[in-house]
Amino acid sequence: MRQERTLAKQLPCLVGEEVCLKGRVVSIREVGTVRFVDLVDRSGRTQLLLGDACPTPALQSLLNCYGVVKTSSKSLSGYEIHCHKVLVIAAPGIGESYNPEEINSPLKEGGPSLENQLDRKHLSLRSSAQQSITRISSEVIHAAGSFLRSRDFVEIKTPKLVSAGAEGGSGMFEVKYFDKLMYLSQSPQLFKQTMAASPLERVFEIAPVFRFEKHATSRHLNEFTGVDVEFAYPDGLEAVIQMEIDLLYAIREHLLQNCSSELEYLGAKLPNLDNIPMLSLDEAKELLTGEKPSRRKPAKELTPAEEKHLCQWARETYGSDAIVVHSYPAATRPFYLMPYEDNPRRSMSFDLLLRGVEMSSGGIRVHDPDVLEFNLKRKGLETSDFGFYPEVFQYGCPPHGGFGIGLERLVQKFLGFENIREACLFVRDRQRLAP
Ligand code: AMO
Repeated sequence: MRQERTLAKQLPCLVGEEVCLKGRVVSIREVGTVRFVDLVDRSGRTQLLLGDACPTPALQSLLNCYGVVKTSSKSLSGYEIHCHKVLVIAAPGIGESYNPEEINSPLKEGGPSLENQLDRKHLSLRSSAQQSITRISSEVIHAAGSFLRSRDFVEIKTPKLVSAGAEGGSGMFEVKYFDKLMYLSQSPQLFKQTMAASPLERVFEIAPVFRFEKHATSRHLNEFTGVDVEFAYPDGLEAVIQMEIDLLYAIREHLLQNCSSELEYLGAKLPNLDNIPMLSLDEAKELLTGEKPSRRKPAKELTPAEEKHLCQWARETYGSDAIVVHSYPAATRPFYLMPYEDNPRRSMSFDLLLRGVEMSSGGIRVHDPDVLEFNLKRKGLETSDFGFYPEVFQYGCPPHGGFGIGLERLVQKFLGFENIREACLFVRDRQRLAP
C-alpha cells in the first residue's frame, strides 16, 4: 500500500492510482447509503467516498485515507478518492464538536464579538477566512521583500532590546536586563539610518515593533510588525514617497496575481492606488477648515476624524483610496527628521493615509551632526543619551530617507476590515496577552 503522502493538488496526475491522503475532515454528507467526506490539506480540498469498511469520522478529525483516485463530475475539484481504509490520527477529544467556521463567523449583531473570537484564535485560525488572511499577510511580506530586493535593498535584522527610543511620542516597555534597565524597541529607526550610512546604502527590515501606548482603538496594537525601509541619496522627499507608492503597487499587483481565491473568499476589494493626491499639512488643514494656517496659528497634526475626511476627499475628487500629507511641524515630529532650509518649523516628513487611517510615516533624515544636535536640544534631549548614534553623523553620513509601514494596518486596509485586530494573527493589546 502506498504510504507516501499525496496532496490534493497532485490528484490530476494520479487518476486510477492508489494514494494516501492526509488531512482534516471539514464536512460529512450521507446520500442514501453513500458517505462523502471533504478532506482539506495545505493544497486544497478533496472529496472522499467512504467504502463499507471505513468508520464515519468526526468533523475536524485528522485522517490518513487510502484509496484510488477517480474523476468525478460531482466533486468541485473534478476528482474524488474511493477509500477502502481510513485511519483516525487525531480527533476533537473533549466531547465538544466544534466548527472553526462558526468560531470565526463574520462579525454581525447577535454573533460572537471580535473579543470572543480572539479568545479562541488558536482554533478559529483553522477556518477558511483565517487561512486566507494569514496567507495574504505572508504574501504581502513576500512581495515587499521581492520588490525591495529588486531595487537593491538588503534585508537586515536589528536588536529589539535597546537602550534608547527614537519615536518620542510613544512610550517604551521596560525590560530588566541582568542588572540594567533596557527597553523593547519602538522602531528600528536608529539602526536603519546607521545602515543607510554604510556602503550598502539601501536596507529594509520586517520585524516586531513595541509601543507602550494606552490606546484601545480599532487601529492600535502594542506589538505590531514594522515594514521599515531606508535608503541613501534619495532625490528629495518626493523620491521617498514615490518609493513607497511603488512598493504598495507591487504588493497590490502580487496579491492580485497570487491570492485571487483568498481575496474572493474574503470579499475583499483592494484599494485603488492610482492618482494619489499629495498635500502639505497646511493645504490639508485649509481644505478641511477653510482657514489658512499662519505663523501665529500654525497647523497642528491631523486628528483621526480629519484623516478620515481627507481620505473621503481623495476618493471623491481623485478616485484614489490613498492620500499623502507632507511637511508636518518639526515640533511634533521626531528629532531625526530634516527641517526645511527655508522654513525650519516644518520637517521633511510625510504620512500616507489609506482608507481613512495613517498607514505609514516617513521623511528625509538629518545627516548633519550640528542639525542633529540642534534638533535634540530643541526637544530637550541630550546627545549623550543616544550612545553610538551621533557618531554615525560625526564620521560622515550621506543624505538619506525612508519610511515605516505598519503591516497589520496595511493588511487591515487592503482587505477592508473595520478593526486592526482582524488583520493580526496573535493580538497583543492592552488587554490581550493570550493566545
Ligand atoms: P510611526 O511611529 O508613525 O513611524 O510608525 C510607522 C507606522 O507604524 C504603524 N503603527 C502602528 N500600528 C499598529 N499599532 C500601533 N500602535 C502603531 N503605531 C504605529 C502605522 C504607522 O504609520 N520610525 C518611523 C517611521 C519612519 O519614519 O521611517 C515610525 O516608527 O502604520
